[in-house]
Amino acid sequence: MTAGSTVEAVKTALKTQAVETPSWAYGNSGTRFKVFAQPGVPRTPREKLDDAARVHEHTGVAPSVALHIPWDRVDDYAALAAYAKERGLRLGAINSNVFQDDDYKLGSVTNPDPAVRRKALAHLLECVDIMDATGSRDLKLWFSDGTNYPGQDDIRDRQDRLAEALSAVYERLGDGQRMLLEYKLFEPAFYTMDVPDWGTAYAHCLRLGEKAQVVVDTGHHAPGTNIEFIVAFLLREGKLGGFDFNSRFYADDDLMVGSADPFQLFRIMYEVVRGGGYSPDVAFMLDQCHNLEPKIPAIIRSVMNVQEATAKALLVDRPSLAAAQSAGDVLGANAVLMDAYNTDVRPLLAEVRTEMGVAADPMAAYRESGWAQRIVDERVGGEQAGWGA
Ligand code: LRH
Ligand code: MN
Ligand code: MN
Repeated sequence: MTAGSTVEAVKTALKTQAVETPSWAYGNSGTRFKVFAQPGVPRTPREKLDDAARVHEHTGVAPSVALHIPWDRVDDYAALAAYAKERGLRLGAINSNVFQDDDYKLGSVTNPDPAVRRKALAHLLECVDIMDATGSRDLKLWFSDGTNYPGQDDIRDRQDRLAEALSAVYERLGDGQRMLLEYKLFEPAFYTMDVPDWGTAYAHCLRLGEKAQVVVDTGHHAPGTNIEFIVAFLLREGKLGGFDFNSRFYADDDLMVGSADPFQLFRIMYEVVRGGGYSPDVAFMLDQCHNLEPKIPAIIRSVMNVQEATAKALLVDRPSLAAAQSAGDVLGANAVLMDAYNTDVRPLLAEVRTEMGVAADPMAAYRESGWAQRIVDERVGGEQAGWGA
């Protein structure tokens, strides 16, 4: 453990943490085989915000909510932002959706048909209009575009079409707005994805300029990929815009962050801290789909898992680590890192929460709040929101 003053600095840093929760994690979701509906899940974007407000109330570090358009389509986005504000929240990243329309079967912005490309671009530009209304800083772009078979379309032409659309969106961004480009190795396309990896995303963002940044979804890599290396590299280049946090065992499993591999989450957070990324310039977002477990406590657990990994990363004794590294002390350096990882930070976080005026045990506080029963009783009738609805 480090000296007392350092622990105070760690606590101060933890109090400034902000983890953005995704509106879609509050609604029903499932696999392509079955969506298991849960009673009490939100029917409207406002009800999603009501649930997100519970997460923030009990954790104190989840002040913003990402929207997905059109899943969260409303008539008046400024009014939705005001509703969020009344509940102590703000609206975060606007996630575009150019993957849920028959027209996008062969791609959206990279589709060989210019009319489909125009439609996709219009949606992306509409998302920037929405950002103007909500006051959101970030537009998150993920494209399901790709091909299933060799020869299906020209890989290089598709890059040209992608670059053209990205640059049109970039031009539309206002002051203080950014676009975050998300990559994914495969799925739904199985032969080529048009943005399959961080290198592709980085190259496009580099050409576009400062307002274009890469977003790392932790579930979007080949098994065994060293994600913390990507994080370190992107931070060094000033191109890490944010994270979509989730856990995976196999592919894009979208499980609770920190559940499958908490050590990996720690390693990522260490590189974030080391690289100066523990700052508002990097958006720490969750992108999860909870299919079996109740939604709100699963999100609270995820937020707590991010906090725990962050606390451990902040506790790394960096002077000792640097000394061991420069002395070529392989075992010593590794031990410094592992000492931090093996620290039980739960008592420290309980203290931090108490000092912040929130519950020392957010899971218990939620359980005792009665909210879970209340939403089951009150949210009857209407249609429950769901992933893709
Ligand atoms: C794609 C993705 C992307 C979408 C979200 C629902 O797999 O990670 O971020 O917007 O899932
Ligand atoms: Mn994602
Ligand atoms: Mn994903």
